[in-house]
Amino acid sequence: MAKLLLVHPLFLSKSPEEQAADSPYFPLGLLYLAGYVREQGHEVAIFDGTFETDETAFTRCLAAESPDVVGISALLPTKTMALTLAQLAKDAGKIVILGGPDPTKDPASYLAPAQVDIVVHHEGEQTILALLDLFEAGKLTPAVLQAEPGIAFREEDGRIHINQPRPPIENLDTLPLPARDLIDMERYLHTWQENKGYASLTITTSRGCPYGCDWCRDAVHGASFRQRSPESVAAEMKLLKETYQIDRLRVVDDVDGISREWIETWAETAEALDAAIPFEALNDLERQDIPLLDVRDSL
Ligand code: B12
Ligand code: SF4
Repeated sequence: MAKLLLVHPLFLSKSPEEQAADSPYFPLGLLYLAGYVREQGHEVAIFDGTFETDETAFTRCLAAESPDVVGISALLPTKTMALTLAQLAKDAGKIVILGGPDPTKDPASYLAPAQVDIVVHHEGEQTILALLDLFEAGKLTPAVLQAEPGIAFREEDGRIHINQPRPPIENLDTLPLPARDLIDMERYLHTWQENKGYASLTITTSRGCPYGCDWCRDAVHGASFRQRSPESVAAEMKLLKETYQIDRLRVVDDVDGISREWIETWAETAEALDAAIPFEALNDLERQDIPLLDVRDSL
């Protein structure tokens, strides 16, 4: 089986903005990828720059883990570091794949530098698995990549080819839980306790947003709004409560409050399982009515 090293290219020590925010969350998308490829039999490790000093830690990790493929996640503010780490991985002879929100928005700009072999755009689980399977079969060639949805790559003549997105995963309950065991969770929770006096973790209940505003045209999960079942979310909350003794959750959905019925069932199920945890969500609450907020408050 192929070995994948997934990389979060953010060093707190080098980011005054992140230090000021004082609330580090490891990106959940990378943990979803790790859980997915691991369930399918591939080996996976994670390099998390958050508490490391600089790039030399990544070089050490490459030598220690010896992966076949290196997958780096990027946001616009981490683009430069993502490309620096990509160069180190390429120098070590690895296949280098970039993915995440910013490569999805602008795949070509991540393929302009020679150290990136492939960009995965939009939802990543099925695409990274397909690429690992192709690697293992010795078929990671431009001719084969032409037919692979959800990627961008360089043709042999250097031209950049951007394929169509892969259809989104319809039933989110089929995904394994994020592989939180692969990162130093104690360190995150301790940092939260120290900085804020409580420990917080992230969770998703849905992907995408049905409103389709222009702002989100190139968003990873786009307008394909899909919800997990309330039961699956409540069961994950129970697990998080018991495993990590957290005080709060941050819901990192694109949008929230879409279905009152869903939220009511979620609240009831979480209550019944003794899984309720106070949470915050990304979106403004103005568009929601008071009874809905009451339901939220009971969580
Ligand atoms: C929740 C959220 C936050 C939260 C939590 C962040 C965290 N670290 O967990 C908070 C509020 C803290 C936050 C902060 C910021 N955020 Co923010 N955030 C989001 C949001 C709404 C959801 C992200 C998420 O967890 N999605 C759920 C997971 C499952 O999906 P995912 O991460 O996209 O991962 C999937 C794919 O992208 C892909 N994938 C991801 N990485 C990789 C890597 C490889 C190798 C592969 C193959 C695939 C792959 O596969 C994953 C599974 O399908 C997005 C909006 C959006 N819809 O993308 C913005 C978004 C990611 N944030 C953004 C920004 C700019 C920021 C900040 C820089 C803002 C600021 N100025 O401070 C900071 C940076 C913080 C940080 N260091 O991570 C931008 C990025 C824009 C860009 N072009 O890069 C986005 C897209 C919002 C926007 N529309 O502008 N954010
Ligand atoms: S997440 Fe916000 S901006 Fe994006 S489509 Fe939904 S409502 Fe519009």
